[in-house]
Amino acid sequence: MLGYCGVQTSPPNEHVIVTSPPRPWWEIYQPVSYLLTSRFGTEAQLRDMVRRCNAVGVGVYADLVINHMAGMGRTGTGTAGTHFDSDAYDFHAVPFSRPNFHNDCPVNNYGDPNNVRNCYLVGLSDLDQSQEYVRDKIAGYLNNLIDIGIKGFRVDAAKHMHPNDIAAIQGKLKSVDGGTPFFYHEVIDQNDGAIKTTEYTRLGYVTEFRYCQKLKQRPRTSIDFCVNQRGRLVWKRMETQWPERLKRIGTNKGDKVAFSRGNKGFFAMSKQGNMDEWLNTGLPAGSYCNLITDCADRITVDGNGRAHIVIRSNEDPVLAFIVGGSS
Ligand code: LM2
Ligand code: CA
Repeated sequence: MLGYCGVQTSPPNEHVIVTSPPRPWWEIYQPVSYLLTSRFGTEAQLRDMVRRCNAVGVGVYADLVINHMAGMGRTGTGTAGTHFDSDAYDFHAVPFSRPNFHNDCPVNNYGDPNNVRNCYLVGLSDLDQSQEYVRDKIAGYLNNLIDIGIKGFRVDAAKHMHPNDIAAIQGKLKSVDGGTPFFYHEVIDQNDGAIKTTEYTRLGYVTEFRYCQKLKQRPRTSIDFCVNQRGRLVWKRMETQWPERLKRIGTNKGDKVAFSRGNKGFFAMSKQGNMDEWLNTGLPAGSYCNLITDCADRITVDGNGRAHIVIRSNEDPVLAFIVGGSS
């Protein structure tokens, strides 16, 4: 439909609810269970969306967070109403418990594959996928999604799992349209660590992060496109038409950049440092929602199309708003 054959959904499973900061995008990367109620909706809504997408030939691909569960120190109620306690390794709606996790050590040595794969990535409780039980639980979750009509999967933090463990999980999956489900693995390889994307190519497609390094070398721009998941999502829409239909807007520093898309959208990014400038956005006057923060902050455009653009170095490095964006 309209030339689109697939969409990627955010992780559809139950995750933690973070209140401080208020509901950040990254809370969805801290699973509580494989129940299908997330901040994006209920299981019934997911089923309805997948059914309607499939009916018009659009495949739905789910983002999978299977390397870990919630971060240490977190306890409370997840988006599907399950009580959990990371420090007690209590994820009873799966259920996962203490023996299903690696011992607590920080991922802090990218030169050591065992450290990268068996320690806790930013303090997230790390599942031991070498266990048959853990593989079965994860495969059960994926098969449930396949039953619903999901066509394939993006594997978050694939680099932090052993390729053999991922292969074993894949070996337990139902078929999709008579074949294997489509997989693409997130392996951040910037030619700088012990783990190579090539270890994963037998498991499916692998996301290529060096693309960004190459893009950065383009003479016409010094933008780092690979900001974070949200940045990429928003940017993708505009990126396809760059540079012909995007207009670069003058900013006073080399590591800051802003673009407008006619009178329809505006995008700014700060590679480092604070951005604090009045810029001509070209958009109609109004109060716009920052798409990057899901409206946690807003931008006011005055009658001359100018807006005060503020990006602080300790916050999301990108800001974007569009006419007709959620308000
Ligand atoms: C990834 N690849 O391997 C993603 O690229 C990365 O964005 C994900 O982290 C990560 N795996 C886990 O799925 C995101 C986000 C982190 C965030 C985690 C967990 O980029 O900032 O970490 O999700 O929500 C947050 C806090 C961090 C805290 C952690 C655990 O920002 O300070 O660490 O939760 O509570 C103590
Ligand atoms: Ca791991």
